[in-house]
Amino acid sequence: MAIKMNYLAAVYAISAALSAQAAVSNGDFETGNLTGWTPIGAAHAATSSISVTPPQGTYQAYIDNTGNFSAAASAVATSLGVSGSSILALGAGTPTTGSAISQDITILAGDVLAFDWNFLTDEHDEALQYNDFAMFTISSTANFLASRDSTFSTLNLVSPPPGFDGQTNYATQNYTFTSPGTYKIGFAVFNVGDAGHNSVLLLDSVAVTPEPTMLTMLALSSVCLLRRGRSPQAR
Ligand SMILES: [Ca+2]
Ligand SMILES: [Ca+2]
Repeated sequence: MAIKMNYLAAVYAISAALSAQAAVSNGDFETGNLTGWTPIGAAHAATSSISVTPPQGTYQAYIDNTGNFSAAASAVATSLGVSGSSILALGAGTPTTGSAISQDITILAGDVLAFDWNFLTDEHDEALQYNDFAMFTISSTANFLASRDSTFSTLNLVSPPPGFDGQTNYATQNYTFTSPGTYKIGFAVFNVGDAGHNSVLLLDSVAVTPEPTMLTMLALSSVCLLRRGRSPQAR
């Protein structure tokens, strides 16, 4: 009976962890589209044909604040569930238009959201008030990623993708959840000051990994099962 209970506990722990790992739908964009995500404005899945190689697989998300297809900044904020005032300070100016993708995920306390991002901008040669910026959101909280001004001196200006002055290059961002629950996660890019000169947020490898305690439980459960299986007393 004890063996059976240990086995059930291990199965529960493993299934819970796997559930957490699968929390993000199409986080690698390898469907070749935005299945699993709610887009607003101009966003799609892009290959290396844009002159930036995705860090994982064939596709990355391309979230663009192009004036022709982006949405009003207030509509983007509403779509993500954040207040317009919460994003004002991020761009140190008034956001005009933007685009975003979002989805709801269910996680456990201590789970870690990780994603790869790259900010491209065509504002480098423009005045500093056109401080286009990118952010990610966790429910109603907006978190800064980069802006034209914050990246001005560090932007990679070597062989930028066509249509852009430079890029930050891909970097990995982590966010640790302190409470379990269902959260809306969002990724957005905005124009500031006017709606001209594009900026783009590239995104890939959006995933949730279980909290370290859960990983330890999984390891211990595996060892326990292995020993029980080998022990004569287990029969
Ligand atoms: Ca990918
Ligand atoms: Ca702009």
